[in-house]
Amino acid sequence: MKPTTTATIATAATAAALSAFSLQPSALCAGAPAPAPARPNIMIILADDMGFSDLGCYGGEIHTPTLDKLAAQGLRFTQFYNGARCCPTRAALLTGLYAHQAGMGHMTQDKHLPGYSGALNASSETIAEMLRPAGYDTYAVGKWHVSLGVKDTKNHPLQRGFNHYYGIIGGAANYYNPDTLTRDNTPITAKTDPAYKPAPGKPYYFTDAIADNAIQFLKDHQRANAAAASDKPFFMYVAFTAAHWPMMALPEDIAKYKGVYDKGYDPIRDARYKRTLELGTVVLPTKLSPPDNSGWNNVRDKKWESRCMEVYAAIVDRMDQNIAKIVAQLEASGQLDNTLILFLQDNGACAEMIGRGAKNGKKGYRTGPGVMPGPEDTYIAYGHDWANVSNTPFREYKHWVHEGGISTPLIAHWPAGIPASLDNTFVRTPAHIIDIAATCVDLANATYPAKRGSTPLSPLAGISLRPTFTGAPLQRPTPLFWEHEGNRAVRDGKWKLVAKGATAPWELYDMDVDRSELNNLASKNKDIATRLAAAWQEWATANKVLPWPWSGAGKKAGKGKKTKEPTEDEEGG
Ligand SMILES: [Ca+2]
Repeated sequence: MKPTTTATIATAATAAALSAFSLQPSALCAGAPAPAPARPNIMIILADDMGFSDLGCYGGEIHTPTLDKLAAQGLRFTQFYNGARCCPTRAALLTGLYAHQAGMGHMTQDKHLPGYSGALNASSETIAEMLRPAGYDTYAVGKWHVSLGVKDTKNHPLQRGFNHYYGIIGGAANYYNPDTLTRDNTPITAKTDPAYKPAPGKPYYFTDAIADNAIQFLKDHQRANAAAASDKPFFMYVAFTAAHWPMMALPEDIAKYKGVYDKGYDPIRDARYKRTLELGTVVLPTKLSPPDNSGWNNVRDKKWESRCMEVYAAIVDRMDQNIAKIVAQLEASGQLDNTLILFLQDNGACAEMIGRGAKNGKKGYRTGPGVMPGPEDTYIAYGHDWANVSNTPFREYKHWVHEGGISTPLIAHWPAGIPASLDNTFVRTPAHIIDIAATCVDLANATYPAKRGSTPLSPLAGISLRPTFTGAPLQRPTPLFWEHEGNRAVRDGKWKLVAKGATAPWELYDMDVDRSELNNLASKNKDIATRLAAAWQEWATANKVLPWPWSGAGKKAGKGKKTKEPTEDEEGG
């Protein structure tokens, strides 16, 4: 394929936010040459189950001033892609491989197939394992979800290259009392952990605890550097569970959104679409996909339905508040200028319906229609129809590899490494979660090893994003590929070939004009569709995607028999 190019377009859309941003004013001096920075600290902030247009700086009405400010002083990628689901995305992010290469094509169950072993395999290495030999201290906080559960300790963070860890090993948890909570290698509970207590008078809330522990790690790192008279950089992985179900949020945050969603889905979708165009995160002629909801007039319990979205917004709002605390600590310690902060989301908005029906509740919690979410004794998802709003203007959801499943914001903030002239601009080149590890290895001057122990490592699948930090083009030698639960896609330049499930026919879209995937060109452009389908098949065969556990395994994609539908809620994600 032809190399893609990076186009950056400055906008004044968030100029007000830029001018109001107080952090690191020296980086804003127009025309100041950027000195060659020392190796940067790297902080990856990952959110869970959020849509493309939830953040303010991507068109949403949710209050995210911290992320908006980081975007205003950095880059926003408009076509950045994840792996459609928690485990595949996290495996690909951490290893720089396609998820199947790392053994995590699906979730954390061993399906006894090479690409579906349920944990990071021996021929993959995490960013922490790559960067620690290069002199980085490494920290992880938040959700892990790349091991065969709590017993698979060889694949827990400390055995996978991290110096310290605080978070949950599993995929979803009560925000007030999370399961599988672990500090370093020790299982703990929120109530018995001697090392962390919430502020006096405040409840334990996992989003707060993630940030508070991240800040403690940053302080410990600074103290250790001072004691040793050293200047070691750090790599920190901050994996919030916001805004994954259950919809649990603090009352003061929910109160901010009272009434915001009372008019239902479509006014919010329309406003978001308009705002994405104004900002430039989506460009014409991409259209707003048709509503994929039950219609507000048909909603029986509007108070309950709007409350679900109020709580979702509150969860995101609280995450932004906590990112502000982390950024403030970086600033106070003088580290903000030379820390690359990357913010992204692990998959598109979640249409799973856990806790929303009469029969799919969780034992020990109040669930079902009419139960107002928010408190810790409730366990409810915000549901399919609000997920459609979160993914404005795209189609489909988490699990699927249409744009609503795999599109994520990516904000890159690095005053010492991204020239001020590029502040508040966009990177419009498609890029992928597999590129994160390659970027880290590049910026850290680390060496990607040939082996992990005695096991040969798969070569990195991604490429460094460093060129985009100076407005230069990316030179990607291959298309980008996806597979999850039989859902398949390949992106080559402006063309995207995509299919639902193991057996549905391929659809072809021109992403330059139809990012919402509304005009299927497969029958009009059979040669392109055939070429891309063959490329997908070749990739799938070479990268442990096949054999796969879905019905029709071994048959040519698109011609298999009935597909076994995956369970939606088996473990979160
Ligand atoms: Ca997720």
